[in-house]
Amino acid sequence: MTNSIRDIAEDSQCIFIIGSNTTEQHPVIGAKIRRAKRQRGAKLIVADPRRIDIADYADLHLRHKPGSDIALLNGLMHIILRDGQEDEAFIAERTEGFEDLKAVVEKYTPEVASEMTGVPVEDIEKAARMMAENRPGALLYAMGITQHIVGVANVRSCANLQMMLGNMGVPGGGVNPLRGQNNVQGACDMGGLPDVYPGYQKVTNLAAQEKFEQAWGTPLSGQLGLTITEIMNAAEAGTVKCLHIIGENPMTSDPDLNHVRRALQQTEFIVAQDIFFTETCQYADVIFPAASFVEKDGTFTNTERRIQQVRKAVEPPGEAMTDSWIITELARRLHALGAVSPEPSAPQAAWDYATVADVMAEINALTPSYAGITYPRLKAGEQLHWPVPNQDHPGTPILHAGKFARGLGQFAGSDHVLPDELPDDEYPLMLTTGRVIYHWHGGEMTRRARGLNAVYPKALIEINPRDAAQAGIDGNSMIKVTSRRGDIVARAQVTDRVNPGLIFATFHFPDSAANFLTNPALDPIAKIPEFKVCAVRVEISRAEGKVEGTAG
Ligand SMILES: Nc1nc2c(c(=O)[nH]1)N[C@H]1C(S)=C(S)[C@@H](COP(=O)(O)OP(=O)(O)OC[C@H]3O[C@@H](n4cnc5c(=O)[nH]c(N)nc54)[C@H](O)[C@@H]3O)O[C@H]1N2
Ligand SMILES: Nc1nc2c(c(=O)[nH]1)N[C@H]1C(S)=C(S)[C@@H](COP(=O)(O)OP(=O)(O)OC[C@H]3O[C@@H](n4cnc5c(=O)[nH]c(N)nc54)[C@H](O)[C@@H]3O)O[C@H]1N2
Ligand SMILES: [Mo]
Repeated sequence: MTNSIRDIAEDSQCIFIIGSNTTEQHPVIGAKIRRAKRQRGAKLIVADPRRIDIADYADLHLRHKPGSDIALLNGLMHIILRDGQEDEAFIAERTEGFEDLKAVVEKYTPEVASEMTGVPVEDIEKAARMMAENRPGALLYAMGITQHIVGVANVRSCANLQMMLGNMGVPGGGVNPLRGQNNVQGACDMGGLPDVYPGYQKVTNLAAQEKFEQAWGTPLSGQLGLTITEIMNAAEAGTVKCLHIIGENPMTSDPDLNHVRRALQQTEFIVAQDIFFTETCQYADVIFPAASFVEKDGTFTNTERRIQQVRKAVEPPGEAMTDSWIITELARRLHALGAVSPEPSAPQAAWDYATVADVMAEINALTPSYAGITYPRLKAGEQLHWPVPNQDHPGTPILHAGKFARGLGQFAGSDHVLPDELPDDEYPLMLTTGRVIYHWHGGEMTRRARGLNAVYPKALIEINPRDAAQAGIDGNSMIKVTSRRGDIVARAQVTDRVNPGLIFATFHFPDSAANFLTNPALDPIAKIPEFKVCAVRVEISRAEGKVEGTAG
């Protein structure tokens, strides 16, 4: 997030949520937004194809077709420009590329945008006016924006809108991706990506390479690694021969699971490291039992770039060890075997961390944005949002104040691009996928919680009453959903949360995981799969017939 949760909750005059089921997937932030609306009358606009919970609290719900976000955002910008509501001073002083953007959004008249998105012209007009009249405004997004073949262009379009309105670098503004896991931000910050060292220092940057070679006493490769979906393709092709899978369950969470299964079966050697025996573990040669978050010390970096201390509360059960212990031990033993290549030039001083503070000291030395973060400061209760360039620095809750990190903010207009796969005669419905509040991804953790299982024990697939009636489906029907890549069977939930022509499924239950259906087409830049749109057909499941039950 460019901004903090607090300033959005306290200062935003207009909160625009696009592609985030905020109250179900980020309930703490969702509750603060509802309070901002209720207690101080902040405007709330939700753009989501489904009538999600927070849409019921919104001043305006734009229910656009999945995969039509660029057209919607361009349509909003068209109106803002037409009415002269852009922030001229901000655009002149802080940005570049505005003329190019103008040329793109010129084509997206309200009528054109309405045609492409399915949103009534009046609603697009109303939303643009609400944004223009209520500044500063914050834009919040999540997977509804990113999980498309145009994920990057979608994000850029969000940034275009916010820069045009002058909503950057101010309290209550910003472009705010809500990060998913407790520490996904921290994992990325620490270089858990195939192309960067900690602090987003590029592996292709020679100075960065030399710095880390010196610190770690070993030659380093400047080569880019593979992303997770590329790894699965390489595994299926046999060019990746060994996988060490840590805290990831690709056999439920990756697109096109029949392809993932072939890839895992094909791989010569797989090590799985998890706190539970997952679907993926079934394909592993060796399993390392890992300790969970309550069983270790360290820090997590949350969605607003705030570093938070985590303290060990209980001992790990059985033979479970912390992930860092396992990785360190593995590295030591590979080194002892002479299996570390290239051979380190100096004796390995690294891997000798006595405490988590030693780890933080190394991070301070090598990662400029974390240079000033120390355990004493965290223990004293300081709220440190990175960048924290030194120990006297108070942290940076709001990015891009006065100046963008890159200098001038870059407008980058994009044209609407249709999803990779669209409904046709054979597969007439659109499937979008995601989560429900009660479960977490592959469900390894939440399906073990008795209370959650009591409320949501089995997979449900949302289908509109019109489509259900046409296929003779009711809330007790087991339905079979088929795409070009596979099929699943689950119970129908007949609901107008989805429009006619759209169904919604989750990947919380392995046997009926939506990822048997999803399309592995990728965004060319971010390499994120198009989890949010594919084409399917639906029928009553002959295999299962009608089953007893009250869900639906
Ligand atoms: N309970 C629970 N909470 C979670 C998680 C969980 O598994 N369970 N997972 C965490 C993680 S890692 C993540 S990444 C986040 C994800 O959080 P979210 O991204 O909020 O959740 P999703 O359900 O993936 O999808 C968000 C919304 O995108 C909408 N959508 C679908 N297609 C489109 C489209 O084309 N355009 C737009 N604008 N919207 C579209 C869907 O209707 C849905 O409401 O949640 C985090 N929080
Ligand atoms: N169709 C569809 N597919 C999607 C998405 C979607 O919206 N639609 N969303 C995508 C997104 S945003 C995400 S983030 C992914 C999530 O995909 P995954 O990360 O594969 O899903 P999780 O179920 O969260 O898997 C995490 C695993 O880590 C284990 N674990 C928990 N704590 C620890 C620990 O401390 N150490 C170790 N070693 N293991 C631990 C858990 O038991 C679990 O098995 O799914 C993606 N897949
Ligand atoms: Mo995620």
